[in-house]
Amino acid sequence: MDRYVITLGRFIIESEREHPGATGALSNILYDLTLAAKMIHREVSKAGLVDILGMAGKENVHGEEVRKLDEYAHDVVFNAMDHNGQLCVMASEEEEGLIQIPGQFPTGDYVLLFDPLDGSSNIDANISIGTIFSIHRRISEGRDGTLEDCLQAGFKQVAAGYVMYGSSTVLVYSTGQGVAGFTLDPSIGEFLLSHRDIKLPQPGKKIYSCNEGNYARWSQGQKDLVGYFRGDDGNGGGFSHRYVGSLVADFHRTLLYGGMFMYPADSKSPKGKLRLLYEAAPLAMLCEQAGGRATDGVRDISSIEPEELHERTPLYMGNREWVDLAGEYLAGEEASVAG
Ligand code: P6P
Repeated sequence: MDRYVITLGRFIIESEREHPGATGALSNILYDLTLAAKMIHREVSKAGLVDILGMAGKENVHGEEVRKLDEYAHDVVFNAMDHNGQLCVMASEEEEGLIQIPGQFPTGDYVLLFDPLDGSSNIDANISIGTIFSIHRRISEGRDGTLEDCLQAGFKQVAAGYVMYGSSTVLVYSTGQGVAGFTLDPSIGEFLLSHRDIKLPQPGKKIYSCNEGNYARWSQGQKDLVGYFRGDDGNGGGFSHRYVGSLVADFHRTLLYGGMFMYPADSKSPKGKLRLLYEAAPLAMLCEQAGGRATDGVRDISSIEPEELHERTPLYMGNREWVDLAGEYLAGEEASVAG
């Protein structure tokens, strides 16, 4: 056993000590998110048994209703966070509108935006999926938070992170002082520090990650960019193509190995597919904190002022040199979609 085992709880406390003005509120939020992550891990790790124990939406052999995992994950996060008195409002990929704090609980100064279980359609194939979260400080007054509190640009995030439920369950987060990763030891129910200060490798592996099945719907610039990675015209080339189709898994690989993940706009989805507030913006914060860059092809994700709760955005993130190259290929393309 490593004598220097550091639990996530210990790391949060030590990080808080480095900020004399810290009230412990953010630490409290992170700690409760950890509890939710452990509970979701427990259900996700059993998901493979659903076919044996009963299909989602039906009763299992114990006569219990088997929930859709993403709905279950949403409820777990809500129930872990609604009573800690630190939040004034939440928003989730699973709920159309704002999620207010129940009247019997106090509210606080922070806002939680989350995707409770992104990529959950992959669970049947045992592919890694994830929870993504973004935390802002409120800007409104009064008990309940407002839409204005949620629609804040990514550079204002006070914390962001994700939990990836894969061959092991890892929690990666940042409060603006770098990126740390923790691996769950299910035998003791603790997230243990496994990646103290994650930085994108420079240079990173030459990996490009996108769904080439959308190629026909891409803009010419996007097609040419991928052509460079493939070496279609004799320039560039030498890249590997990797695509899991689960955002947290594709991002986690990019964070550790380098390269670039892309989900471009296309003629069917002119704003792309991924959500700005609780997918692109939190991952962009982590990517920037790890020394990389994240854009919508032109603008830094962290600079985009959101207009709607569930708005989508094209997304390019990874090593700065490849994200910058994407910008060069896409420059001047208004809708950045196939003509
Ligand atoms: P496509 C999963 O459904 C998801 O929301 C993200 O996790 C992932 O990056 C993306 O969609 C994959 O989309 O169109 O390639 O299947």
